[in-house]
Amino acid sequence: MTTLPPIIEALREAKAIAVLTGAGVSKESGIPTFRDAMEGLWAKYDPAELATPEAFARDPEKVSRWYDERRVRCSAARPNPGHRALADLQAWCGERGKSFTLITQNIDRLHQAAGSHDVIELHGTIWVWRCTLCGDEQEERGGPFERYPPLCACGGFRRPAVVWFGEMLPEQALRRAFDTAEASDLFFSIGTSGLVTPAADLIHIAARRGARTAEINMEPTSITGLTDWAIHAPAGEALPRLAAALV
Ligand code: BJW
Ligand code: ZN
Repeated sequence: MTTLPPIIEALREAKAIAVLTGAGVSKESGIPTFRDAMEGLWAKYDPAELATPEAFARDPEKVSRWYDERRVRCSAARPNPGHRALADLQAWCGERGKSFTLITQNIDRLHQAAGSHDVIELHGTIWVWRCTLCGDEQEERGGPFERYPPLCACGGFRRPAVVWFGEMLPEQALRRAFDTAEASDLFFSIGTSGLVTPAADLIHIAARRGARTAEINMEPTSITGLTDWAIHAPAGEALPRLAAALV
């Protein structure tokens, strides 16, 4: 769909731009999306079944091993042109006195690695592991853990500081995300299936407040048809085209 010119126009007119990203944005960095079949060793596991507190309570070894494999895989990943274009867009907005807020569901911190700042992380991060007993949090950037689950100095099991199904989102991040959606006049949903709430509610909140909305995704999703514009293409191609058209 050739909707680039109207979106460019909308970006030029907007004063408060909000962007929600999902796993599709990191796909071109080699990180499988949440709903992709996991490869190799993990192909037999359903991510939706492992990403729960119940799964960790039942089998902490399996769940922590799965997350640690993903953490190690993330350390080899680099930001792709889509991540970089969003960082450029933030800079472009800054130069023009527009507000720009990036809200991500991704746990890989590739947006920050690309230069985006003040990113709202709705689902936490795989780089920080938290003790389930004393709450101590440590950033983990090294190689694979020596045992699963990894242990805290207090003897408690450590888990990734991500948000599992049925868990509350970090309060401050969620509040900022709702405030951002409400205040935005242009809202982008990029590389997300829009199946998981409350993240999926944000675009509707923005639209109800009068924001114009756009989707960038490989394929149609549950919000296609509800947005003002839709681009069905890889984010790593569509976003650089969009950023280049602005300058
Ligand atoms: C590309 C591309 C390219 C590919 N370019 N695009 C019934 C019972 C109980 C709970 C609920 C219920 N109904 C609703 C709920 C609430 C629940 C929920 O939403 N469940 C749904 C599954 C129905 N939500 C929660 O539980 C949340 N907490 C909450 O609501 O608390 C209050 C509450 C508590 C208790 C009961 C009820 C309410 C927490 C949600 C936490 C989600 N956590 C995860 C795991 C994080 C850690 C990990 O990664 O393992 O977050 S789940 C997973 O989904 C991950 C993602 O961030 C999230 C969103 O996925 P995303 O990013 O959209 O990825 P995909 O794979 O789905 O889509 C990728 C898209 O990209 C696709 O469309 C592709 O086409 C596209 N694409 N390549 C552009 N190159
Ligand atoms: Zn501890």
